[in-house]
Amino acid sequence: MAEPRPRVWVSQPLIDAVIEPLRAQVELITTDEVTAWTAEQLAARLADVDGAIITLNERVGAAQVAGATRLQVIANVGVGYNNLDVEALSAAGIVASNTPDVLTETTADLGFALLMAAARRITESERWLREGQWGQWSFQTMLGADIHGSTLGILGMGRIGQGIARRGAHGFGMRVLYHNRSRLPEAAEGEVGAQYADFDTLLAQSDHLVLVLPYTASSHHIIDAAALAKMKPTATLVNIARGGIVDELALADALATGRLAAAGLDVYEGEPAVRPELLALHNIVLTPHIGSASLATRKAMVQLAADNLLAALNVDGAAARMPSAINAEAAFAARTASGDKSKKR
Ligand code: 8YV
Repeated sequence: MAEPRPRVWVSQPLIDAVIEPLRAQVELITTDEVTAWTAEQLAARLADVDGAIITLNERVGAAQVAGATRLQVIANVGVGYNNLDVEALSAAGIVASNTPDVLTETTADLGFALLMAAARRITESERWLREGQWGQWSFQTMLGADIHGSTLGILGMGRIGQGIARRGAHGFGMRVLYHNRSRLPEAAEGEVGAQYADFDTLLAQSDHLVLVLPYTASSHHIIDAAALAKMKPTATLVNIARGGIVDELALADALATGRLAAAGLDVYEGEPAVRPELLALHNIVLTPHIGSASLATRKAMVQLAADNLLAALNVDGAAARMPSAINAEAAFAARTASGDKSKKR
């Protein structure tokens, strides 16, 4: 008798053209409407499936997988995976994956768009025009900061950081400084056109500072009042990483008091809620977490998540390698240790 097909849950409506063909290989449970799943609902959904494709909106930890005895794989649609408790998943023998690379250039584009919009006051200008204020024009109207020839700072020099560095150095003739846990090899620094700097030098010398580092316990509020006080009052701050990296109240205060010229945020600590202190400011550009939101890139992200899922579930019977597993070794070791044969590799 043929083995039953693995059962897979998809937590949100994603891209039908990629998800629907999966029905040929797995028993698919889709979600028709965007849903804010509670912790308990997530646990219930994960309890009787072999795999899940989820987004950053779903937080999965020990409590959500405690009853998920069949669950082998969680394919996260996103490069960041701070919504997952990877340690808890590994301990439960569940392998998790993310979607790196396919979104690098699209997200770097958005970082640059926010930088330019904030520094050149694009959205503020548009509001002013729509409000009919052009009649009040003066020679001093909407003066902003230059991008070309300025110093671009990048905090976090992974793939997206390098994409931003290239755009700054090679497109806009910027001097590019970066700070990262580990320094890039010299050849890579040369290729992207960036120089390493310590954290304080980066803060002090950047005309525009872009945050692209992962969100961890050590990057929580790394941009706080003390860090903001070290930046130039004419500087622009852009966050396309995770909201919790910035102390948003300290940022709102710095922008309101002229300690900092402008900011562009795509991510927020309590998203989808945005603090009223931020909404009240004129010198900030706010976008709703659209870093990877081009159609081609979102398709590629879902495809990569699906490829990871099918490989982990060994759907072709060919023990395919997951393209971007996060914790394969630890999860498989836990399966071996527990002698859990029902979770195939
Ligand atoms: C989200 C992101 O995945 O990849 C990430 O880490 O933050 C974004 O690309 C996207 O917004 C869908 O949740």
